[in-house]
Amino acid sequence: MQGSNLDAIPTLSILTTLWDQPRWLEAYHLYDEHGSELFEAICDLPEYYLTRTENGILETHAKDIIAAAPVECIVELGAGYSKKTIHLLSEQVRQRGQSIFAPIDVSVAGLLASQAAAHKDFPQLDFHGIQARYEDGFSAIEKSLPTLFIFLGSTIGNFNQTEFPRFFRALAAAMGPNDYFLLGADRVKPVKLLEDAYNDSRGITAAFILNVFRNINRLLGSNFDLAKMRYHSWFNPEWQQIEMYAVAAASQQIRFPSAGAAMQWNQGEKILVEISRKFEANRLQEQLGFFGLTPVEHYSDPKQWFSVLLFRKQA
Ligand code: AVI
Repeated sequence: MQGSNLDAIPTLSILTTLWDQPRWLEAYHLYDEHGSELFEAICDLPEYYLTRTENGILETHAKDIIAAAPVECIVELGAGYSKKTIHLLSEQVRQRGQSIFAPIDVSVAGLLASQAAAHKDFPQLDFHGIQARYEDGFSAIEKSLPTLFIFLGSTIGNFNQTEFPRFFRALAAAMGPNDYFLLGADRVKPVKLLEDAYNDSRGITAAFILNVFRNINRLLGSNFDLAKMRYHSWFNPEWQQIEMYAVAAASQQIRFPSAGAAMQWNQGEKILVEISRKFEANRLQEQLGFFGLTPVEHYSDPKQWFSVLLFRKQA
Protein backbone atom coordinates (compact mmCIF):
# COMPACT_ATOMS: atom_id res chain seq x y z
CA MET A 1 0.00 0.00 0.00
CA GLN A 2 1.16 3.49 -0.74
CA GLY A 3 -0.47 6.55 0.74
CA SER A 4 -0.46 10.32 0.58
CA ASN A 5 -1.71 13.09 2.85
CA LEU A 6 -5.10 14.08 1.47
CA ASP A 7 -6.30 16.09 4.49
CA ALA A 8 -5.44 19.61 3.40
CA ILE A 9 -7.02 19.42 -0.06
CA PRO A 10 -10.80 19.22 0.66
CA THR A 11 -11.07 22.43 2.71
CA LEU A 12 -9.63 24.63 -0.01
CA SER A 13 -11.70 22.90 -2.69
CA ILE A 14 -14.97 23.31 -0.74
CA LEU A 15 -14.46 26.96 0.12
CA THR A 16 -13.32 27.94 -3.36
CA THR A 17 -16.20 26.33 -5.23
CA LEU A 18 -18.85 27.48 -2.74
CA TRP A 19 -17.70 31.04 -3.36
CA ASP A 20 -18.05 30.60 -7.16
CA GLN A 21 -21.11 31.82 -9.04
CA PRO A 22 -23.04 29.56 -9.41
CA ARG A 23 -21.97 27.75 -6.25
CA TRP A 24 -20.83 24.14 -6.79
CA LEU A 25 -18.88 21.29 -5.18
CA GLU A 26 -16.36 18.75 -6.43
CA ALA A 27 -18.03 15.32 -6.57
CA TYR A 28 -15.46 13.47 -4.47
CA HIS A 29 -16.75 15.13 -1.26
CA LEU A 30 -19.83 12.92 -1.59
CA TYR A 31 -17.88 9.82 -0.65
CA ASP A 32 -17.43 9.82 3.11
CA GLU A 33 -18.29 6.53 4.79
CA HIS A 34 -22.05 7.15 4.82
CA GLY A 35 -21.96 8.58 1.28
CA SER A 36 -20.22 5.43 0.03
CA GLU A 37 -22.89 3.27 1.69
CA LEU A 38 -25.64 5.35 0.10
CA PHE A 39 -23.97 5.04 -3.29
CA GLU A 40 -23.86 1.24 -2.86
CA ALA A 41 -27.62 1.38 -2.18
CA ILE A 42 -28.14 3.50 -5.33
CA CYS A 43 -26.41 0.83 -7.42
CA ASP A 44 -29.13 -1.67 -6.40
CA LEU A 45 -32.09 0.63 -7.13
CA PRO A 46 -34.48 -0.52 -9.87
CA GLU A 47 -34.29 2.92 -11.53
CA TYR A 48 -30.46 3.01 -11.52
CA TYR A 49 -29.78 0.85 -14.61
CA LEU A 50 -26.07 1.80 -14.90
CA THR A 51 -24.43 -0.74 -12.57
CA ARG A 52 -26.32 -3.82 -13.71
CA THR A 53 -26.07 -2.85 -17.39
CA GLU A 54 -22.31 -2.35 -17.23
CA ASN A 55 -21.94 -5.52 -15.17
CA GLY A 56 -23.83 -7.45 -17.87
CA ILE A 57 -21.51 -6.09 -20.57
CA LEU A 58 -18.40 -7.07 -18.60
CA GLU A 59 -19.76 -10.49 -17.72
CA THR A 60 -20.44 -11.16 -21.41
CA HIS A 61 -17.22 -9.68 -22.80
CA ALA A 62 -14.51 -10.05 -20.11
CA LYS A 63 -12.91 -12.89 -22.03
CA ASP A 64 -12.63 -10.83 -25.23
CA ILE A 65 -11.49 -7.71 -23.41
CA ILE A 66 -8.64 -9.48 -21.64
CA ALA A 67 -7.68 -11.35 -24.82
CA ALA A 68 -7.53 -8.01 -26.68
CA ALA A 69 -5.33 -6.38 -24.02
CA PRO A 70 -2.23 -8.51 -23.40
CA VAL A 71 -1.06 -7.01 -20.09
CA GLU A 72 0.59 -8.06 -16.83
CA CYS A 73 -1.02 -5.45 -14.63
CA ILE A 74 -4.54 -4.06 -14.12
CA VAL A 75 -4.83 -0.60 -12.57
CA GLU A 76 -8.35 0.26 -11.44
CA LEU A 77 -9.18 3.92 -10.92
CA GLY A 78 -11.71 4.29 -8.11
CA ALA A 79 -13.31 1.66 -5.92
CA GLY A 80 -11.53 -1.58 -6.66
CA TYR A 81 -12.88 -5.08 -6.42
CA SER A 82 -16.50 -4.63 -7.34
CA LYS A 83 -18.48 -7.46 -8.88
CA LYS A 84 -17.67 -5.90 -12.26
CA THR A 85 -13.91 -5.90 -11.67
CA ILE A 86 -13.98 -9.56 -10.68
CA HIS A 87 -15.07 -10.56 -14.20
CA LEU A 88 -11.90 -8.94 -15.56
CA LEU A 89 -9.57 -10.20 -12.81
CA SER A 90 -10.71 -13.78 -13.11
CA GLU A 91 -10.18 -13.70 -16.89
CA GLN A 92 -6.76 -12.10 -16.41
CA VAL A 93 -5.70 -14.86 -14.02
CA ARG A 94 -7.21 -17.56 -16.25
CA GLN A 95 -5.50 -16.28 -19.41
CA ARG A 96 -2.19 -15.03 -17.96
CA GLY A 97 -1.68 -16.47 -14.45
CA GLN A 98 0.40 -14.38 -12.01
CA SER A 99 -0.51 -10.69 -12.46
CA ILE A 100 -0.63 -7.40 -10.60
CA PHE A 101 -3.82 -5.63 -9.47
CA ALA A 102 -3.32 -2.01 -8.41
CA PRO A 103 -6.45 -0.07 -7.43
CA ILE A 104 -6.10 3.68 -6.88
CA ASP A 105 -8.60 5.08 -4.38
CA VAL A 106 -8.83 7.86 -1.81
CA SER A 107 -10.34 5.50 0.77
CA VAL A 108 -7.91 3.35 2.80
CA ALA A 109 -10.83 1.34 4.18
CA GLY A 110 -11.96 0.53 0.63
CA LEU A 111 -8.45 -0.50 -0.39
CA LEU A 112 -7.99 -2.74 2.63
CA ALA A 113 -11.31 -4.46 1.95
CA SER A 114 -10.30 -5.00 -1.72
CA GLN A 115 -6.95 -6.36 -0.63
CA ALA A 116 -8.50 -8.91 1.74
CA ALA A 117 -11.05 -10.04 -0.86
CA ALA A 118 -8.57 -10.19 -3.76
CA HIS A 119 -6.09 -12.13 -1.65
CA LYS A 120 -8.72 -14.72 -0.79
CA ASP A 121 -10.21 -15.15 -4.30
CA PHE A 122 -7.10 -14.66 -6.44
CA PRO A 123 -3.91 -15.73 -4.64
CA GLN A 124 -2.10 -15.37 -8.02
CA LEU A 125 -2.65 -11.59 -7.93
CA ASP A 126 -0.03 -9.29 -6.41
CA PHE A 127 -2.03 -6.49 -4.80
CA HIS A 128 -0.60 -2.94 -4.83
CA GLY A 129 -3.18 -0.53 -3.40
CA ILE A 130 -2.47 3.18 -3.93
CA GLN A 131 -4.22 5.68 -1.65
CA ALA A 132 -4.45 8.84 -3.74
CA ARG A 133 -6.63 10.92 -6.00
CA TYR A 134 -6.34 9.56 -9.54
CA GLU A 135 -3.86 12.00 -10.99
CA ASP A 136 -1.58 11.76 -7.93
CA GLY A 137 -1.72 7.95 -8.01
CA PHE A 138 -0.59 7.69 -11.64
CA SER A 139 2.98 8.57 -10.70
CA ALA A 140 3.23 5.31 -8.73
CA ILE A 141 2.61 3.18 -11.83
CA GLU A 142 5.63 1.54 -13.45
CA LYS A 143 5.56 2.62 -17.11
CA SER A 144 7.52 -0.30 -18.50
CA LEU A 145 4.97 -2.86 -17.27
CA PRO A 146 2.22 -3.65 -19.85
CA THR A 147 -0.87 -2.31 -18.10
CA LEU A 148 -4.62 -2.13 -18.57
CA PHE A 149 -6.10 0.92 -16.86
CA ILE A 150 -9.80 0.56 -16.05
CA PHE A 151 -12.25 3.30 -15.17
CA LEU A 152 -15.75 1.92 -14.79
CA GLY A 153 -19.22 2.99 -13.69
CA SER A 154 -19.35 6.12 -15.89
CA THR A 155 -17.49 8.01 -13.18
CA ILE A 156 -16.00 9.96 -16.09
CA GLY A 157 -19.46 11.55 -16.32
CA ASN A 158 -18.94 13.22 -12.95
CA PHE A 159 -16.00 15.27 -14.30
CA ASN A 160 -16.70 18.79 -15.50
CA GLN A 161 -15.16 20.50 -18.55
CA THR A 162 -11.98 21.34 -16.62
CA GLU A 163 -11.57 18.02 -14.83
CA PHE A 164 -12.17 15.92 -17.96
CA PRO A 165 -9.15 17.08 -20.04
CA ARG A 166 -6.97 17.31 -16.90
CA PHE A 167 -7.74 13.66 -16.13
CA PHE A 168 -7.02 12.43 -19.67
CA ARG A 169 -3.81 14.44 -19.97
CA ALA A 170 -2.55 12.88 -16.73
CA LEU A 171 -3.73 9.40 -17.70
CA ALA A 172 -2.15 9.53 -21.16
CA ALA A 173 1.12 10.79 -19.66
CA ALA A 174 1.14 7.89 -17.17
CA MET A 175 0.52 5.23 -19.83
CA GLY A 176 3.40 3.43 -21.44
CA PRO A 177 3.45 2.64 -25.17
CA ASN A 178 0.85 0.00 -25.96
CA ASP A 179 -0.86 0.17 -22.61
CA TYR A 180 -4.64 -0.17 -22.71
CA PHE A 181 -7.53 1.76 -21.23
CA LEU A 182 -11.05 0.45 -20.55
CA LEU A 183 -13.73 3.06 -19.97
CA GLY A 184 -17.36 2.59 -18.86
CA ALA A 185 -19.58 5.44 -20.11
CA ASP A 186 -23.33 5.97 -19.79
CA ARG A 187 -25.04 7.01 -23.02
CA VAL A 188 -27.56 9.66 -23.93
CA LYS A 189 -31.03 8.11 -23.87
CA PRO A 190 -34.70 9.15 -23.40
CA VAL A 191 -34.97 11.82 -20.71
CA LYS A 192 -37.46 9.94 -18.52
CA LEU A 193 -35.07 7.00 -18.09
CA LEU A 194 -32.23 9.35 -17.21
CA GLU A 195 -34.21 11.53 -14.82
CA ASP A 196 -35.73 8.55 -12.98
CA ALA A 197 -32.26 7.06 -12.45
CA TYR A 198 -31.27 10.21 -10.53
CA ASN A 199 -34.54 10.84 -8.71
CA ASP A 200 -35.54 7.45 -7.33
CA SER A 201 -38.84 6.81 -5.63
CA ARG A 202 -37.18 5.83 -2.33
CA GLY A 203 -35.28 9.11 -2.04
CA ILE A 204 -31.87 7.44 -1.73
CA THR A 205 -30.29 9.68 -4.37
CA ALA A 206 -31.61 12.74 -2.52
CA ALA A 207 -30.10 11.44 0.74
CA PHE A 208 -26.79 10.75 -1.05
CA ILE A 209 -26.56 14.27 -2.49
CA LEU A 210 -27.61 16.11 0.68
CA ASN A 211 -25.26 13.98 2.81
CA VAL A 212 -22.39 15.98 1.31
CA PHE A 213 -23.35 18.83 3.66
CA ARG A 214 -23.13 16.55 6.71
CA ASN A 215 -19.63 15.62 5.52
CA ILE A 216 -18.70 19.29 5.00
CA ASN A 217 -20.01 20.18 8.49
CA ARG A 218 -17.81 17.45 9.92
CA LEU A 219 -14.72 18.49 7.93
CA LEU A 220 -15.02 22.25 8.32
CA GLY A 221 -17.15 22.69 11.47
CA SER A 222 -19.80 24.49 9.38
CA ASN A 223 -23.53 24.60 10.16
CA PHE A 224 -25.43 23.56 7.01
CA ASP A 225 -28.94 22.56 8.14
CA LEU A 226 -30.11 19.55 6.13
CA ALA A 227 -33.69 20.10 7.28
CA LYS A 228 -33.67 23.45 5.47
CA MET A 229 -32.67 22.20 2.04
CA ARG A 230 -34.16 20.00 -0.67
CA TYR A 231 -32.88 17.94 -3.57
CA HIS A 232 -33.57 18.89 -7.20
CA SER A 233 -32.26 17.21 -10.35
CA TRP A 234 -32.93 17.43 -14.07
CA PHE A 235 -31.41 16.45 -17.41
CA ASN A 236 -29.93 19.49 -19.12
CA PRO A 237 -30.30 18.57 -22.83
CA GLU A 238 -27.89 21.20 -24.10
CA TRP A 239 -25.07 20.05 -21.84
CA GLN A 240 -26.21 16.40 -22.02
CA GLN A 241 -25.90 16.03 -18.29
CA ILE A 242 -27.96 15.28 -15.21
CA GLU A 243 -27.52 18.14 -12.76
CA MET A 244 -28.01 17.42 -9.05
CA TYR A 245 -28.63 20.40 -6.79
CA ALA A 246 -29.25 21.23 -3.17
CA VAL A 247 -31.77 24.08 -2.95
CA ALA A 248 -32.12 26.23 0.17
CA ALA A 249 -35.71 25.82 1.40
CA ALA A 250 -35.06 28.69 3.83
CA SER A 251 -32.26 31.25 4.01
CA GLN A 252 -29.27 30.09 6.00
CA GLN A 253 -26.18 31.90 7.24
CA ILE A 254 -23.38 29.34 6.91
CA ARG A 255 -20.30 29.83 9.06
CA PHE A 256 -16.91 28.19 8.49
CA PRO A 257 -15.14 28.87 11.81
CA SER A 258 -11.86 27.20 10.85
CA ALA A 259 -11.51 29.57 7.88
CA GLY A 260 -13.06 32.61 9.61
CA ALA A 261 -15.56 32.86 6.74
CA ALA A 262 -19.35 33.03 6.36
CA MET A 263 -21.74 32.65 3.44
CA GLN A 264 -25.35 33.74 3.01
CA TRP A 265 -27.32 30.96 1.30
CA ASN A 266 -30.60 32.52 0.24
CA GLN A 267 -33.95 30.76 -0.02
CA GLY A 268 -34.31 29.19 -3.48
CA GLU A 269 -30.59 29.48 -4.26
CA LYS A 270 -29.03 26.30 -5.64
CA ILE A 271 -25.69 24.62 -5.06
CA LEU A 272 -24.64 22.27 -7.87
CA VAL A 273 -23.44 19.20 -5.95
CA GLU A 274 -22.87 16.78 -8.83
CA ILE A 275 -23.18 16.44 -12.58
CA SER A 276 -23.48 13.16 -14.44
CA ARG A 277 -22.68 13.62 -18.11
CA LYS A 278 -24.09 11.27 -20.72
CA PHE A 279 -22.11 10.40 -23.83
CA GLU A 280 -22.32 9.47 -27.47
CA ALA A 281 -19.84 6.64 -27.91
CA ASN A 282 -18.40 7.71 -31.28
CA ARG A 283 -17.84 11.25 -30.16
CA LEU A 284 -16.15 10.10 -26.96
CA GLN A 285 -13.85 7.83 -28.98
CA GLU A 286 -12.89 10.73 -31.24
CA GLN A 287 -12.33 12.99 -28.25
CA LEU A 288 -9.96 10.52 -26.53
CA GLY A 289 -8.06 10.29 -29.81
CA PHE A 290 -6.85 13.83 -29.10
CA PHE A 291 -5.09 12.42 -26.01
CA GLY A 292 -3.30 9.70 -28.00
CA LEU A 293 -5.80 6.92 -27.26
CA THR A 294 -6.87 4.81 -30.25
CA PRO A 295 -10.20 2.94 -30.10
CA VAL A 296 -9.80 -0.85 -30.15
CA GLU A 297 -13.32 -2.11 -29.43
CA HIS A 298 -16.77 -0.94 -28.38
CA TYR A 299 -18.83 -3.27 -26.19
CA SER A 300 -22.47 -2.48 -25.39
CA ASP A 301 -25.70 -4.04 -24.08
CA PRO A 302 -28.71 -5.14 -26.16
CA LYS A 303 -30.55 -1.85 -25.46
CA GLN A 304 -27.42 0.21 -26.25
CA TRP A 305 -27.78 2.09 -22.97
CA PHE A 306 -24.18 1.86 -21.82
CA SER A 307 -20.77 1.60 -23.51
CA VAL A 308 -17.58 -0.11 -22.43
CA LEU A 309 -14.81 1.23 -24.65
CA LEU A 310 -11.37 -0.26 -25.05
CA PHE A 311 -8.51 2.00 -26.17
CA ARG A 312 -4.81 1.51 -26.81
CA LYS A 313 -2.13 4.11 -26.21
CA GLN A 314 -0.44 5.09 -29.43
CA ALA A 315 3.18 3.99 -29.34
C1 AVI B 1 -20.39 7.50 -9.44
N1 AVI B 1 -21.21 8.05 -10.52
C2 AVI B 1 -20.92 7.41 -11.77
C3 AVI B 1 -22.65 8.11 -10.23
C4 AVI B 1 -23.41 8.64 -11.47
O1 AVI B 1 -24.29 7.93 -11.95
O2 AVI B 1 -23.09 9.71 -11.96
C5 AVI B 1 -22.93 8.97 -9.02
C6 AVI B 1 -24.39 9.13 -8.71
N2 AVI B 1 -24.93 10.24 -8.25
C7 AVI B 1 -26.21 10.06 -8.04
N3 AVI B 1 -26.52 8.82 -8.40
C8 AVI B 1 -25.38 8.23 -8.81
